[in-house]
Amino acid sequence: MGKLVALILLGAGLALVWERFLTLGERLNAHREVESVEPQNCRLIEGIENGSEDIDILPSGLAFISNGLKYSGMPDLAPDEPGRIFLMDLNEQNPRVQELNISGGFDKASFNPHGMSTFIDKDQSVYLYVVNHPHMDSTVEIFKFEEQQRSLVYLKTIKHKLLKSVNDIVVLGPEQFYATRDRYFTNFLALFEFVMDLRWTHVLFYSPREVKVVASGFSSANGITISLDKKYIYVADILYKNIHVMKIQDNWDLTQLKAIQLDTLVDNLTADPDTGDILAGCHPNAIKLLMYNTEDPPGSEVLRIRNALSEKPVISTMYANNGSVLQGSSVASAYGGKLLIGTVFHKALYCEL
Ligand SMILES: [Ca+2]
Ligand SMILES: [Ca+2]
Repeated sequence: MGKLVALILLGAGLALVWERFLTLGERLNAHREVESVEPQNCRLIEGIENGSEDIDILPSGLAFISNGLKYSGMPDLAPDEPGRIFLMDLNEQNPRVQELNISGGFDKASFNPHGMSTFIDKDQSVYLYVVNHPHMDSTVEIFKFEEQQRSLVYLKTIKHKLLKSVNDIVVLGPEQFYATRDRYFTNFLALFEFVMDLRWTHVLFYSPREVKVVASGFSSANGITISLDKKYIYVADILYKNIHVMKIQDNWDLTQLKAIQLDTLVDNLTADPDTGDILAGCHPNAIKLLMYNTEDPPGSEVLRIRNALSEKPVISTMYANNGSVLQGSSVASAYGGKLLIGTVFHKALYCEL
């Protein structure tokens, strides 16, 4: 009798695991192939070979690009090189990148930059907030951007017990931001969380006076950005392939208005400064990203979402490639008819639309 019960339990356990794996394949778009959509005037950006995970462009057309992300489960083409921040001036005829020097006693050797957000203070000073993973921890670094010297001055590191597995941030005011958490567990249990689809990740509000969870229930909260009128927040749940549209309340809580469902794993989000459209850097097939194979590489996909607040948002593909040019797109950012597309671990693309 005992053996029979054990066999039944084993059978049920295996069936559950098998069912979970089938669902995982579906969630990760294991079978999706990409159909090419490539604007004519695109070129790879010289000097970026190992990632450009996030790109944030100032209203003046200066773009910050985070490079060299090391993130467990993701390919890394230059494991021994620390991360860097590049600058690109999109007003130039033929823009090129330059690495920003970082001064002010910052530990550059362990720099592992991930999501970023810029903030312009009342006195027009420009600050760059960068999610950093030194030694696989999570911190938010604040830098002051010196435009004349083309450099970053390190000001401060923000650490907090709730700032764990941070993916991206959007700055709201001085030392005040929303941050996404992409995993609940930071150890081997992350795999269990992923397979069991626990939906325990969230969006955090941080300020020197108050730190709190303002939206929860995400499978893996990833990119985050704010609408041009600063009233709404858009959050990508990468494993649910959707974008949550949320209203900012007076106490900084977020109330969900809706989720826009897509058929691609959504990474970072930006708002087009000319139209307010959401631009989403996406992974069409995440299995190819997780099981990296140069013979059959992960592709890239950039979507534009018009009228995100309306009943029927209009979704169009701005760029799609099967990985022959660009692998693992994580962000797209626009300025004055130009588009920059960044990737988790690969190159970066500059397009004139
Ligand atoms: Ca960002
Ligand atoms: Ca991201």
